[in-house]
Amino acid sequence: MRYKIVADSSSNLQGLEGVAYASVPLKIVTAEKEYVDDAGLDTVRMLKELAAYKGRSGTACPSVGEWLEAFGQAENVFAVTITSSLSGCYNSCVQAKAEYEQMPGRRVCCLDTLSTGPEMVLIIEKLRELISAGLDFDQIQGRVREYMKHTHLVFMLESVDNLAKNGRISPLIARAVGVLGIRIVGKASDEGTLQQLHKCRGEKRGLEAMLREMEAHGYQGGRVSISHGCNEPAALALGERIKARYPQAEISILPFAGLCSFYGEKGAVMAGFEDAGI
Ligand code: X90
Repeated sequence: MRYKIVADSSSNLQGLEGVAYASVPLKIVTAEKEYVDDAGLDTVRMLKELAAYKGRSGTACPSVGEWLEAFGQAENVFAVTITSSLSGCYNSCVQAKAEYEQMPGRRVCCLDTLSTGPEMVLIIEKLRELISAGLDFDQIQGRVREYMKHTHLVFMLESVDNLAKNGRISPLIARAVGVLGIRIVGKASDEGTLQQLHKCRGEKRGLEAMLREMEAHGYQGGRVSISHGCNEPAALALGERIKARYPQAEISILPFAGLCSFYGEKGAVMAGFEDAGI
């Protein structure tokens, strides 16, 4: 196998057609139980159990060994990770690369997306396209890094409890939410952290703000990948809004897997998109 794409499970993409692909699960952990974020995870049930659970809950990134296992025996690996500003995924991936490349003829390109979820999906799909086009490892690496300069992530969150409890957002943002009906709309910052842009009353206003922010960040009808936390209607509504303005837009929708469900929580919508500079 010449090429393999490997991504951590925060991409929400459990499988991919047309190219060798593996998703490396993060884990959602309590004192009593560990939920492995793979295709076998019942996300709705996990959320129900966690809602009833009184103790602390957190997450754990994949170990070096788990990355190595996912690399399998591929000669060339492209590994796509959640932002290194919020998770240890990238770090363990880089360590796995060092070990893997001890074997002759093996190469790994670790890509810190400074983002997560649907922006990772765009990057993974771009990798698939470049691999299918027959480019070599260095060319693919150069092209995908260039592509990543032109992808962005906006999100709408109804609750930031788990992000706050696990120290993944500033207390300032945490204070803004929690009022009934208030959503925060934000983006993945250049440093790969959550940046709040607006507080919106109601979902409709939140979705409007998302599209406005996409346009403010150069969106002009490119590809969009949307993910949602048990909120398909909102994901579809955002897709329709985009289509109404940009009929040519290619839009895909994916529900959250475990990690994004835990931090994004119910009702959340994220959109990864390409800017016009592509
Ligand atoms: O290593 C670990 O334990 C995982 C920690 C992950 C923490 C952040 C997850 C964020 C999930 C929330 C909304 C959008 C975030 C924008 C990112 C820059 C989704």
